Amino acid sequence: MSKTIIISNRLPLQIKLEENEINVSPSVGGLATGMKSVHEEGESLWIGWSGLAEEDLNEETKPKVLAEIQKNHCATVPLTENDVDHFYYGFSNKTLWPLFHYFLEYTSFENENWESYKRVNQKFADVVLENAEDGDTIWVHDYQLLLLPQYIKQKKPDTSIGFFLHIPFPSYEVFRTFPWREEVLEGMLGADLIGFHTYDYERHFLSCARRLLHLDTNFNEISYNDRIIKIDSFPMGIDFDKFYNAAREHSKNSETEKSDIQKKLDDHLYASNEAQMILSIDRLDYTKGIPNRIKSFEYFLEKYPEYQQKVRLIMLAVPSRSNVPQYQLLKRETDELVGRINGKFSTVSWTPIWYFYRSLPFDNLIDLYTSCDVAMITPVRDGMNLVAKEYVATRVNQDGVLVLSEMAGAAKEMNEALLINPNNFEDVAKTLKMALEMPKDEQKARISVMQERLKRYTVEKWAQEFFTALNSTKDVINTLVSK
Ligand code: ADQ
Repeated sequence: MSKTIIISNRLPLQIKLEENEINVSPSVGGLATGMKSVHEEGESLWIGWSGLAEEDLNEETKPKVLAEIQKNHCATVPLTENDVDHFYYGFSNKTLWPLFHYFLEYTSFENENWESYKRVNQKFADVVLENAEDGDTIWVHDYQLLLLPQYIKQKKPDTSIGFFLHIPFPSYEVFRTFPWREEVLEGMLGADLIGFHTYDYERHFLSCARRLLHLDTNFNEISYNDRIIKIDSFPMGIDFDKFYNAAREHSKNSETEKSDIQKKLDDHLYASNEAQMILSIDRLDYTKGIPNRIKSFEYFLEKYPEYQQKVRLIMLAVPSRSNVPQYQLLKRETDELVGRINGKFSTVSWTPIWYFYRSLPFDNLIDLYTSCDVAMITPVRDGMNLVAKEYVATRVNQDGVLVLSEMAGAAKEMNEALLINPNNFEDVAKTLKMALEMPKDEQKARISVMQERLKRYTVEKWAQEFFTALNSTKDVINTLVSK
């Protein structure tokens, strides 16, 4: 019987080692949730890195970790500290991540990192090839594994391979600057189906294949090495019920059940009955437009001084990739901006920005989503952005306003949000005012339409649609094989 193999850089498990004690828990991220139903159905294997470098393991812990991984229907790819430095922090996060998000000035092109990227993609391929059989369906995820589809296809042509990119695919003018552009395109073209979040990313990829590899394309199909490869867009959804139900339960919490964060949020509201709260949540990443957001909030408070003491920005930033220099600079810039603005506007009873630099448990995320009148999601570039969708899903009373950057993939499906250009502070300030003053019936009209859409196109549906499309390419492979 054929099986399904899912491959991502990290396994959907959090593995902690403390004094030879192993603690394993499932990951809570969108990808892990979305693929859960696929992973639990029939025979399936998830391949990825455990998060522990080989040097972290010893003769006693290694077999125990491997047994835990196997118990969860997963297999791990052994990575050394050197691999993590050069493949993950190096090529993935200092080359591909900035380049694909249009941050050319942050992009480094280092041969040593490229060599490591190829080596680690080959390590992933070795584990896949040990486990894959003809007829299997293989789904490869994201920018860390762009070469993997080709490495698998060359050795196992009778498997059907899908590849999904979670970040933007840049336009030809940006992608052409990349020294290893042909190799990476060829790597991706090992897949039978290549999926993106939006039609624009799909279009950019087709254009690069035509212009850099001189391939024939027909609508959304590419002819390559006697194969037909399908390119399509699959906008990722969220687990709508999980967020909606959590928010509904949350609204029933008694005073004693409330978290400390919730009590602080309530205090702000009781301080003035006109007080309003604006929320922003992201990983601390330069693509998320955090400095711009703070500066445009400052501009807003200056332009509309009547809002001083009436509104507060609650900014949650999750630590991320903190050993990459640009992330350290961003942390410093954010700390300084928050300090400057709080210093400039604060009164004895009011600070304009509450800034949290940490990861919060799910219940606290729900506290924030449900307490804030406006969500200000203003990345300068973002593949999709699930926070925007999660905010809308938690608005059980159908109130609240989403201010969303047009540079986020999510903007393509969320036309009822107030869309802004995050570089235009004038536009952001005016839109923020409009959001804070929006009548309840208009809020409801906008939120309800977005909720309907999110309810229909969940992350599970996203995974199913990708698989259905991948399985239809399998029929094409079978026809070609039988000819
Ligand atoms: P990310 O860049 O990580 O994902 P996003 O899509 O917003 O961005 O997902 C973040 C997730 O982390 C959300 O599910 C959110 O709930 C969670 N989260 C955020 N802050 C948190 C906190 N403080 N504590 C706990 N959890 C928190 C990449 C791409 C995106 C794309 C996704 C999925 O960069 O563009 O949408 O993959 O494909």
